[in-house]
Amino acid sequence: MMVVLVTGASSGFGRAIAKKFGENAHKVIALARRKDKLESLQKEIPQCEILSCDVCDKEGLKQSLETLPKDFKTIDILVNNAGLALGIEPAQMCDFNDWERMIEVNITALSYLTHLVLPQMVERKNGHIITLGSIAGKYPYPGGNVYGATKAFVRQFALGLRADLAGTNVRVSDIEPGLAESEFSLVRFKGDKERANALYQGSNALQPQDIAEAVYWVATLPKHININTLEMMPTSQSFSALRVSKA
Ligand code: 8X3
Repeated sequence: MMVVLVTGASSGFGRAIAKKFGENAHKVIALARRKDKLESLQKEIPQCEILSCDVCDKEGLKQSLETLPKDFKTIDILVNNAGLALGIEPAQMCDFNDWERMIEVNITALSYLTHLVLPQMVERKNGHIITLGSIAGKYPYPGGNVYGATKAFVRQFALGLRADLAGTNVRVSDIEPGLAESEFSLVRFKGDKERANALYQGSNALQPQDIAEAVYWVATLPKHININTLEMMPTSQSFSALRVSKA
């Protein structure tokens, strides 16, 4: 039995990950802003504590962790899932507030929570930090700009942690999905349902459950195995030629 903290647990990947661990008799701490969604998730997981908190609220985050009951306090696995993309416009047309928000959630909040949770893992010589990166952190595409750059940070942060944590037995893994069906596109397209649905239509995209399976597999491998990065795409998604703009 492990204690697993999942951020962004109210929907999509986070919810599926929380459920996967919960259904397998692990203790889940589900963290997200939307309390009603967390409460409905809690009903589906036998041992679940909910933390209704904005992952960007440093003080709130710290205090929330302190309120956890004793048997949930020692976190074995941190799943840094909360993250978002905002906009798909070329850089010169983007709203800088969107860029700042992505940096705040995908980079600052993720690093802060990791910084908060890591010392007790090192002390116990046991733990696993799992980050949700993206193929966008590795393969640039038009409109990916800051989103892709934040996910490149996530990947390199995870690998850097591996280097720092040598000899501590603490594992670090970056899961890097491609096109996956969730609220992700609705958020990216600022609530434009038609555009979000059109993206997934006919694409046979990855499902939150697929990502949850990958996270669970990585987390439950024998302790001597560390998956550094795990890149996954729907079979329908692949690479295209580099563009050449002609005069
Ligand atoms: C998002 C994956 O393929 O939409 O992290 O860029 S993709």
